[in-house]
Amino acid sequence: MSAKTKSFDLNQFLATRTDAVNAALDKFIPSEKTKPATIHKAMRYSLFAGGKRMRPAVLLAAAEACGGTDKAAMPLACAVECIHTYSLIHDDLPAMDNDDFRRGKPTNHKVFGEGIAVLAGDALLTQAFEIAAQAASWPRYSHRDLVLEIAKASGSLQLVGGQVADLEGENKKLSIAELKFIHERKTSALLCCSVRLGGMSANCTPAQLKALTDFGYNVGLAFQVIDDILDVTQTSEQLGKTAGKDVAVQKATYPSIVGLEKSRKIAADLTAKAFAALNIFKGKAVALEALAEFLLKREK
Ligand code: GRG
Repeated sequence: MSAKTKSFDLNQFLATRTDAVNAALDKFIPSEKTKPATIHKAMRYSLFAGGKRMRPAVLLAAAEACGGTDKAAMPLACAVECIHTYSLIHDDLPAMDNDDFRRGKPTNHKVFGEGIAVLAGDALLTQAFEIAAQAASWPRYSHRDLVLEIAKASGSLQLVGGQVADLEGENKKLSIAELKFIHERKTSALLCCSVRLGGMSANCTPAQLKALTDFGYNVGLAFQVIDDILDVTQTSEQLGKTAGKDVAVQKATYPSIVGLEKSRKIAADLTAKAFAALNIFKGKAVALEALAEFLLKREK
């Protein structure tokens, strides 16, 4: 880590960007009173339940590294958070992970019922594309490119595909290669897409986009390895979601296959690869570097 990154005030970066993302989301999403009110209440309930806003944060940081602005990147930051929140609502449903607790609150279906929770997820997924369509296009990246980016990361080859492989892998012994296949799709794809969209919102060069892709892919994988570690080392109160779930449903994870210590080493190695990808930014990617470090050391 460079001296510049060490002195970078990540807490301030996260606080100001989270506030800005929340304010933008508040404008994009219909108010709680808009009819039919239940669906908008349900969408807002999960969207504003206190998520870490990591995908918007990496997106805005990538835009900054490429000389872009928060203003241009903001619609895309909101779009990826809508996709992420939809995936959490659906993942928590009884037909999937069957969880009662998320972002420190009862899950969406516990409050609004399963039908509305399914629809709140559907509406957030659709809303993401409506918001992305309101972003600017750029000489190097058209609206078509931006929409394709989000659709590809969210569809059956990536996010949904990862969730399918995850469901089908329950109660089975998986190899590290099979687990990586799940993590690349379930977690890394949307994080990588977020980083790339940040660059695209700044009209980044092809070389910058390649660097951001390498960074996002490796940080995304590290994020899931850490998530697996936290599931066994933290409490539900610390995480704001049910801890120990992976062991309870005998889910294959890095700690269950290679142990905690090796899992920590794998996460650190992936983060080092992510750092190396940022070399071409010559010190301009301090926010991205600080975020990668933060994600490696996070406790929730
Ligand atoms: C239902 C299509 C579909 C996909 C679900 C999101 C997901 C895929 C499953 C949830 C479980 C899980 C471990 C997903 C991997 C991604 C991940 C670690 C999500 C949690 O992200 P955080 O920690 O959550 O950024 P917050 O609440 O802080 O936004």
